[in-house]
Order: sequence, then C-alpha cells, then structure tokens
Amino acid sequence: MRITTDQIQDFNKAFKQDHQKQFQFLQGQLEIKGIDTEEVIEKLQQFQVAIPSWALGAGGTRFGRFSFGGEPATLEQKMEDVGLIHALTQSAGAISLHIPWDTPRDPAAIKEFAGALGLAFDAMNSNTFQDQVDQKHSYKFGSLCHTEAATRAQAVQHNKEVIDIGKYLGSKSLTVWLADGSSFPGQLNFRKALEHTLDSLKEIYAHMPPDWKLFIEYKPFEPNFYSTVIQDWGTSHLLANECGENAYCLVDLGHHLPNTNIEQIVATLLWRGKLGGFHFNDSKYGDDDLTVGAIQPYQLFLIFNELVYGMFRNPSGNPSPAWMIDASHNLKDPLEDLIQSLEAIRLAYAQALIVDHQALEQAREENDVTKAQEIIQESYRTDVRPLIREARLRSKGAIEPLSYYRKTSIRQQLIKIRGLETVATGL
Ligand code: LRH
Ligand code: MN
Repeated sequence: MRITTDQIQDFNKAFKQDHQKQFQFLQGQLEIKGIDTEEVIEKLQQFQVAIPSWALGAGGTRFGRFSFGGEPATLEQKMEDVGLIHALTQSAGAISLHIPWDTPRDPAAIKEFAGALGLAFDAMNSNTFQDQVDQKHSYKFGSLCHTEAATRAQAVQHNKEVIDIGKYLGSKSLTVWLADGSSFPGQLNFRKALEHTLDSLKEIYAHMPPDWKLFIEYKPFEPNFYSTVIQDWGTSHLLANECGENAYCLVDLGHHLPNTNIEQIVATLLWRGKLGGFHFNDSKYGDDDLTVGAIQPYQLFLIFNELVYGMFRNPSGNPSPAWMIDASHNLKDPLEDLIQSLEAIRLAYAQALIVDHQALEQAREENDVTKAQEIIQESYRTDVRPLIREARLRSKGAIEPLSYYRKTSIRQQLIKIRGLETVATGL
C-alpha cells in the first residue's frame, strides 16, 4: 500500500489555514527572542529517525499478545509500512533490521525496494538472545560471554554474517545487545564473562569495514534478573574504548534503573565522543518500550537539551548519533504508536533548539539556579507544534499524520489486503 504526495497535499488543504495562523503567531513570538525559526525548521526536516523492523506488529508480554489485523507478514510489507509512516511524517527515512527476524530472502530485491520507498538501512541488529532451529550451541547461558569457546565462536560468526548482510544493503553500523548475564548469585564469574565478551566484541569489530560503527547497547536486567554482563553505560563505555575508535555506546531510554539521570549520561558520553546512538521509547518501571514521550516528556526534553548543547552549542566532536526507535506495541495500533513517537521526538528536539543557551550558561556561571530553571522551562512550555507541522509541510508530508491515517482508514485497508491473521516477526 502506498500514499502519494498528491493525496497528502490534497488532505492538507483542510488544515492549512489554521496552521498558517498558528505558525505565523509562533514565528513572531520566537523572532522577538532572536530565535531563527528557519534554522530550527531546517534542522527538524533533516532529523530522520529509523523505525525498528521488529516493532511493526503487535508486541506481547509473557502474559499475552493481542493481534491488530493487517500486520506485515514479510520484510517487504514491513518496509511498505515504514514507507507509509515516512510519507506522512517525512521523519522516518530509514529502517533498522533485526537478524534473523528479518533476514532478506532476496537482498537485491530488498535493496531496490528500499530505494523505491526512499528508505535507507540504519543499524543492523544481531540476535544471540534466542536459539534458532538447528542451532548447534545454545545461548541459554550466554553468547559472547559463554564459558564454552564453541558457543562464543558461533555467536561471533552470527554477528559477522549480520555485518555482511548490512554491507550489501548499505547499512553502516551494527548494534550488539546481549541478554548475557545470570539470575542467581554465584552463577557467573563476572570477570571471565567480561573478558570473553571483550575478546568476542574485538573479533566482531575487526570484521567491520573501516567506515562502519559498532554500537554496544547496555541494559541493567531482563531476561537475566541478578546480573547482566553489559549492565550500564560505564561497562559499555569501557568495552567501546577497548574495541577502538569506531565503537560507541548505545542509549536505550528504557535500559536504566528508576530515577537514573539519563541526560547526564548523554552529556558524559557526548563529552567523551562515545555517544553512538539512541533507542527511543518511554517507560515508568522497567524496559516497558512504550510510546516516546508518553510517560516522561520532560526527561526527553532534558536529553535533547544536552544533545543540542553537545552537538551544536559546544561541540565535543562526537559524530552525529544514530536516531532509532525501539518500542513494542501491546495496546495501540503500531503505526499510530510510531507516528506519535516520531512527533514526540521532534517536539523535544524543537524545544531544545529554542533554548537560549547563552543566557543559560550565564545563569549557570552565576549559580542563579532559579533563572537557569526558568530559561529551560520557558522553552519546554512553548508549544512548538506549529514548527513541527511546518517542517513536515515543507517536506511534502501531512500537516496532521494521525488524522490522515485515521480518516483514510489505513488499518482497515491493510486488513482488507493482508487479513486478520498475519503475524509480524519480532517482539
Ligand atoms: C533489548 C532491546 C534490544 C533489541 C531488542 C529488540 O531489550 O532493547 O535493542 O535487540 O530490544
Ligand atoms: Mn533497544
């Protein structure tokens, strides 16, 4: 299923007048403060977020899974759905594949199809947290950290194959997330597990082309519930440093213990030039993989405030991070959920772009705590949605993507084409 630019422009007519009024009002307000709205809109238009191939169907928990109907049953249908989201939002110009959930049966055809949809391939994701049929060595007790060399070698080989698939498709990075760890005290030799993991990561790193990046994703717990080998940003940073200059830390927002100051971790990794990218989502308790900005929108703004500072206001030389969503949809239509997440991400980015960083630094230098808070909350409390809409409109997207999705009954159309029973691979 495809949506044409003409269909979208036609649908936009009903929203244009209101949008123009709100946009001109906000533009006027921001220009009084000396903010260059054109620069902000340009940055928003360039800001593309990769959609995870594993989050286009109904997710589930161990307590159950509730299907939506019309789910993509093939990689081609998943790419079509990302194409739909991108046509409407003009902010999802890439897909991130998870192997073997989305191993292309015909890589040449998949590459051509991505070109036709205007999609790039962002980071590839390996999977050594599940055993595949006919797999020789089980990952029950770990993969890159396993006590047995043969199991480690099997896991390293899998990562090399994922890189080779990505090389062909035009991807430039590999994300390694490991479930490796233990669920009982005494079960694991922490040091040996880290040493094995480092040696294995170095082999994977050596297989990467020189222009590739390795993203090392950390997580404190689940599926292991006593220790995780790569449990936090410090361990990921240590391993990335040991691997080499093309190895970085990947920050999944849901991979932090309650009340962790994630924006401070982001500032620290940016400072050291080791911030590789993000898995955006939101959570209240654990790795809940909820819609971005649904639970803690202020935290998301504070994270982007550190990103804007570290990337533009006082650049640390960190390469532009990879922007990816990593979510799982149990209750909402996956495409609606992803459209909301994309909106929340651009909102936080736009709010951070209008922060008066000069005044903020001065307030900080003078330890004027109240003023510093007033400055950042002024931006957070500014309704920047007209800027997001204008950026979408200029990129030939929908002024109101969700309205378009609902008013044209896209889910019903997908159900008509694919039926009610199709199940998407992934989480
Ligand atoms: C682990 C994780 C990782 C993916 C998986 C689908 O919790 O965040 O990024 O491999 O989800
Ligand atoms: Mn993740």
